[in-house]
Amino acid sequence: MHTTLEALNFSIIIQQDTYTIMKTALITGITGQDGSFLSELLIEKGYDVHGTIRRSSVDYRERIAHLEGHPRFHLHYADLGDSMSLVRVIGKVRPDEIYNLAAQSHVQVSFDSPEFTANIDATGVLRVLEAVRLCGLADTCHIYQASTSELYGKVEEVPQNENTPFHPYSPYAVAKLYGHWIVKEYREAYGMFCCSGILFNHESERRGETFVTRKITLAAARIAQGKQEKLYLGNLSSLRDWGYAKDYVECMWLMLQNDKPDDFVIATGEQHSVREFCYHAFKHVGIELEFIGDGADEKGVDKATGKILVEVSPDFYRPTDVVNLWGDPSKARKQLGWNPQKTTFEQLIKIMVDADMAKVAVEKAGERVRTNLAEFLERGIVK
Ligand code: NAP
Ligand code: G4F
Repeated sequence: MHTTLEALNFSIIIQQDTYTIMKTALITGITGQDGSFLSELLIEKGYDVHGTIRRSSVDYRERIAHLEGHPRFHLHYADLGDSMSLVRVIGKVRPDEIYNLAAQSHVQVSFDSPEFTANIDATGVLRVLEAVRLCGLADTCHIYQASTSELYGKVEEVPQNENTPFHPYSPYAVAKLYGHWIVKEYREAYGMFCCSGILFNHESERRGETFVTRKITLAAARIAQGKQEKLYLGNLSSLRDWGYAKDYVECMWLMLQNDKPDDFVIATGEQHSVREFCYHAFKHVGIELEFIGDGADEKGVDKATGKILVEVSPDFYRPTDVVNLWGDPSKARKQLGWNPQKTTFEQLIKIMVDADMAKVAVEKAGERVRTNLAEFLERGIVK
């Protein structure tokens, strides 16, 4: 027997005579990389999972397609730019936990769409918080806000921890700084359980194809299989602290189970350059790269054949670039018991490259959408 009852703010699952209180979570940005991993984690933990989606003229739900149809997985239309839609969905779902992951999340795109980015990544956070208050959930609902290491921007200290001063260095980071501070304000002003995870870059086989790691693993796979000639990148010397997204969503959940709301840096504590990521990704497909030259003239050459496989294109330079991110996850490790080094840098690259090798292997010549994207990426048309 499997019956679900809705009572007060929680549901009870009666399953073969065992009674479990089931929590309800609402995830904004459920179609994204993190939203998909978090959904899986929460379903596994017995939650009733609700997510917000936007109407699109094409199918963009591939990351959550495998969850659709699950009895504890539900989708609702809402947009962070639309207060009424947020009040409607929050009032209907009455979640115990909200994970606000929705955002225009691409830093370079924020230079092209700064107003949209501010509306969603800054004011959007305020809309979620106010919707929770309007629905009478301020005292019960725990809220996670997706803050970012981009807040450290033009870094003032290395490595960065919870006390490092912020110096945002893109329209994206400036918008996210508002989100970060408004969460803190609502925590202090209204005693709400809301917290921000200051997450450093986290990647996976589900990462968007225009972020640098995924762009590299996809290109390495395509080049190894003879489907792409060259990879064009921007700043190869940029340094990041890259972790695995699946490990990071676990920490989001831990933050909301903590006895008090607080902000945490989530990172691995290890730093690598874009060049290093590139070297290891190509090595994993059997190509050893040697980097020669400097700046815009730097090239990645296949040691075995002498062929130039990686070139720098200033199209991918940013008006201001964040170049030295390195997180100190000590607080999360100590207070939440989270393991920052569950997946190593090399393991992360292997996961991503293996997935892209398999994906590229079944790509048919007739699949124009993805093929076009790869070509546009290669020629620097899509950032
Ligand atoms: P992502 O893959 O780009 O996903 C972003 C999600 O936000 C998508 O579901 C997208 O929906 C949704 N969204 C965009 N605009 C929206 C709007 N106006 N209303 C409602 N939903 C909207 O991002 P991610 O990598 O999973 O990151 C999740 C969150 O963490 C983001 O807030 C990001 O800024 C932040 N963050 C990410 C990292 C990282 O390294 N991944 C690090 C620090 C912080 P569509 O599918 O409809 O576009
Ligand atoms: O992969 P990226 O685009 O990620 P970025 O800008 O660090 O932002 C990501 O991580 C943030 C956390 O720190 C999140 F808040 C944000 O939502 C997003 O998920 O670029 C990483 C670095 C940059 O310095 C960029 O200049 O790689 C450099 N880079 C070099 N060539 C490139 C490229 N970035 C991209 N996207 N494409 C290139 O060809």
